[in-house]
Amino acid sequence: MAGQMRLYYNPKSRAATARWMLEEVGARYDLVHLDFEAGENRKPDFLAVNPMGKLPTLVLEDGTVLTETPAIVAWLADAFPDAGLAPPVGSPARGRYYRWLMFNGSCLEPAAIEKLMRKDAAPLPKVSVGWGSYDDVVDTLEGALGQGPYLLGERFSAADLMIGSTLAWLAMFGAPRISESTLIQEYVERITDREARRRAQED
Ligand SMILES: N[C@@H](CCC(=O)N[C@@H](CS)C(=O)NCC(=O)O)C(=O)O
Repeated sequence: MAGQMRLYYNPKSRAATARWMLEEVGARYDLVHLDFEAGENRKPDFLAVNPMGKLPTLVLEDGTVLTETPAIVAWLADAFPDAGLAPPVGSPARGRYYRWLMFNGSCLEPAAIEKLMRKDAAPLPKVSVGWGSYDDVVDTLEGALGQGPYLLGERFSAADLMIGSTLAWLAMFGAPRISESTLIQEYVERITDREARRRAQED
């Protein structure tokens, strides 16, 4: 059983996803709020924990430092198997689960950043970038969600928490297609309407 953890946190960051996952699995954790405006995440004491200066950063009871939201989400799903948020290791469903967890950081996030922050630039060459193109990413997600109700079928998993969380943020920022797609919006509503997520939003 994992012991007390420490989550370096800011509610307006990806750390909200890590906190939601901590609530889903019933982990014991303390929150350390870091104020971005005050530059607290760039101070030496935090950089000694995570040299990237990024949130979320989760410190386990034995001092192990975990960063990268999908890694934190995946580790928690395995450390708390009773929560039932990850398919059995070695099963085909586990492979699909990894697919969507990795898709978040290697395709969905960079495609969306390019789309939202490089509006006037020509798209990066599809053949070279791992996400191909923004439209390919959205088409692929819509294809998977069309079979729903969850990415793996009938059962909510940590992959939904990860992808759904990112989609919710992107919709909030008005990401083209994502904020307009009924299929994606219904999915986001379905997965965010959970007790654990509500608890994770309390301060
Ligand atoms: N690859 C990281 C990205 C983490 C990240 O960029 N976090 C942002 C907040 S959402 C951050 O800490 N920004 C503060 C900064 O860079 O100063 C992950 O998936 O967790």
